[in-house]
Amino acid sequence: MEVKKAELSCVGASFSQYPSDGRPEIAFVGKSNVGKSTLINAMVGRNRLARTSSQPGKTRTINFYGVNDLFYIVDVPGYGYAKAPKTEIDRWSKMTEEYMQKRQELAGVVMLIDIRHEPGANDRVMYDWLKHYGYKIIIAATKLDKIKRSQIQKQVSVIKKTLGLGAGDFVIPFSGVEKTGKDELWQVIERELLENPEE
Ligand SMILES: Nc1nc2c(ncn2[C@@H]2O[C@H](COP(=O)(O)OP(=O)(O)OP(=O)(O)O)[C@@H](O)[C@H]2O)c(=O)[nH]1
Ligand SMILES: [Mg+2]
Repeated sequence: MEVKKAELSCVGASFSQYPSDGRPEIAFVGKSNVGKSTLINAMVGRNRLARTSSQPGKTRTINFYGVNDLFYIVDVPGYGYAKAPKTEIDRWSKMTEEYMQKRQELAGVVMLIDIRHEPGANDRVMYDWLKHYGYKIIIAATKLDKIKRSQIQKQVSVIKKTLGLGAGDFVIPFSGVEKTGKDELWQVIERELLENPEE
């Protein structure tokens, strides 16, 4: 995918605020601080389009990034950030859950897992929940630059095993810092989730 145009099209917290042009959407989900906003920036080739932070809990709204006027990349708040006030956590969870559950335009999900660690209980719950709703899911195993090359296969196997992935499922190692995995992730997104939007 050649990204010719990327823009922040919409920041929303409820259905009435989300885009209404019917373009397909790809949501990027994962634990807080796993690198969703960083990965989105790498994917669209813009360093500061999505706001990132070393502190978890940065993205608190559902942010729609229009790509090539064809589809949206959607940055949703991360889960598992325990330090925010409970009322805030409840609000984000409800907003995200409703979006993921009911959004007709949602064509598929890229789920981020830190390649250094075994997926946690909340990752497994999220994965099973998404599967239950019938979404196509691609796993991006992020922070690839933080492990040795020799560890990649082992870590990918751990992720596959812990989430119970099958032969047809994808785990793509990715580094938001070094931008490795970008082309492969775009290819799989196009093929598996968007089904050739340019046709
Ligand atoms: N080394 C390394 N650091 C990364 C990578 N991706 C993200 N980071 C760092 O991880 C931190 C969190 O990144 P964000 O992109 O803000 O994470 P997020 O998932 O959007 O976080 P929330 O919005 O809080 O849910 C930042 O300090 C990033 O620089 C990566 O691939 N490699
Ligand atoms: Mg973020």
